Amino acid sequence: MPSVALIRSLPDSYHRALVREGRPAIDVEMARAQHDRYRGHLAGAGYQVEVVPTDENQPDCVFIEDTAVVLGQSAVMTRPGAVERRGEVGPVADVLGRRLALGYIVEPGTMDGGDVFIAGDTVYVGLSERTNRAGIDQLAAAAAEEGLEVVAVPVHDTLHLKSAVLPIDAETVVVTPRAVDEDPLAGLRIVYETEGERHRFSALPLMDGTVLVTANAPETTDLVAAMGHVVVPIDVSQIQAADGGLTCMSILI
Ligand code: CIR
Repeated sequence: MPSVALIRSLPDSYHRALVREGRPAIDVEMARAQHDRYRGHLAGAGYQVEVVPTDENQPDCVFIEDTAVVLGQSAVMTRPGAVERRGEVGPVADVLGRRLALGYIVEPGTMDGGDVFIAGDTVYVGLSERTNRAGIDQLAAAAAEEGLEVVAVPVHDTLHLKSAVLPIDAETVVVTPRAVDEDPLAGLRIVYETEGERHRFSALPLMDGTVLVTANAPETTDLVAAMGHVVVPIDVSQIQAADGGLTCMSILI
């Protein structure tokens, strides 16, 4: 299990973060308080939390997960699908490069880390508005060197794969119905997010065995708890307002 959590502090410019639909009023101070509590949960679970300084020119930089994919002893730095976010990668590479060997997704490939999760020896990668086929092929080559196989998952009705498919443990995912092509997920145990909570549930399994979950999805959380998981709800309303969830604010090494 990873034991270092890399996070990035939230900039004052966060109210200008990218959003898919509309322009929600984002309360930056509340977002920062929620991010601080998230950090507290990571530390409380036993992670050594390392903070990459913020960048006011990158309103989305708190979503550090999108800049890198950790594959065992190496990491692949991404080429984010949103051009505006490409400047986020360098400072994270500087910090990650002190711990891991680095590879890079290069043009014409694009990838956001929010499109990737690993279960066993399989790397599931969303084919999405942010991650293209060339990016997936490049990641597959790097993953093969770590003995991992890549499976592409077409994403239809959401930003990233992990906006709609949330790993809970080594074989279980919570899935938003009709948001992704589910055929490639065969072999994983699927629990469905309830209709009333569509796109609200997010989760991050922590090294102490607990699962951090979004506080505004209590019905789906109950389904996860009923499987025997110890769930810890956290309010991240101002992170969700900018299309973020619980995985996106850290890179676990
Ligand atoms: C974006 O649109 O890129 C950000 N506002 C949200 C990114 C969320 N990232 C993630 O869930 N991995």
